[in-house]
Amino acid sequence: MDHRDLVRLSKRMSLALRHRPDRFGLTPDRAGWVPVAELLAALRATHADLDAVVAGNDKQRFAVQRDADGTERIRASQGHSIPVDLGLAPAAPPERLFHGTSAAALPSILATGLHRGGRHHVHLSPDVDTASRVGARRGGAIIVLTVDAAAMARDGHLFYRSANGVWLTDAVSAAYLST
Ligand code: HQG
Repeated sequence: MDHRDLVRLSKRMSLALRHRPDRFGLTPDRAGWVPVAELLAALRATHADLDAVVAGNDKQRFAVQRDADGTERIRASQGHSIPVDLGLAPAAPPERLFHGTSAAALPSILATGLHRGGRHHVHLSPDVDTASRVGARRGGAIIVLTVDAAAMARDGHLFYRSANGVWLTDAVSAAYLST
């Protein structure tokens, strides 16, 4: 598989594990896990292809684990729109976190804060470079907002860190944002 094929398979895995498992005949458990064998059958992919995606993925989007009964399971580490309980424990965030987005969204964000949209949480990045890459997915001019995570934590807002290092929180009101 060349790089393009791996990206294509990664996108189909994201769709199957985060958003539309029904389209693939899959039923993730409460925590979002699906047996690897079922995913491979649904995507008509080989185990070697899946290993290449899981290992080579730029963001480590997928986690694989083997249950006590020997069944290998896979889930997306974050970014779901289907209801899943990732079982993440609240974690103390760094002082500052970052959110990269389209510059065009700025007036709306400064008026109403950051909302989670179709996902379970607002996604925040640990550094400006990562946030810039997230914002660049939108096309056009981008902006990186700084989130006063320390103040949010002091005010009782909960943060979670996904297995692949994305910081998650329910919402960020504009008072904690700066440009
Ligand atoms: C925006 C990717 C206007 C928000 C990335 C974002 C990330 C508002 C968009 C992960 C708004 C939601 C998540 C408001 C929020 N007014 N726009 N009040 N509040 N927005 O894709 O953070 O590749 O759901 O700025 O790397 O872009 O999928 O969130 O632009 O980690 O693994 O609404 O997705 O990871 O878009 O990206 P998204 P996101 P994966």
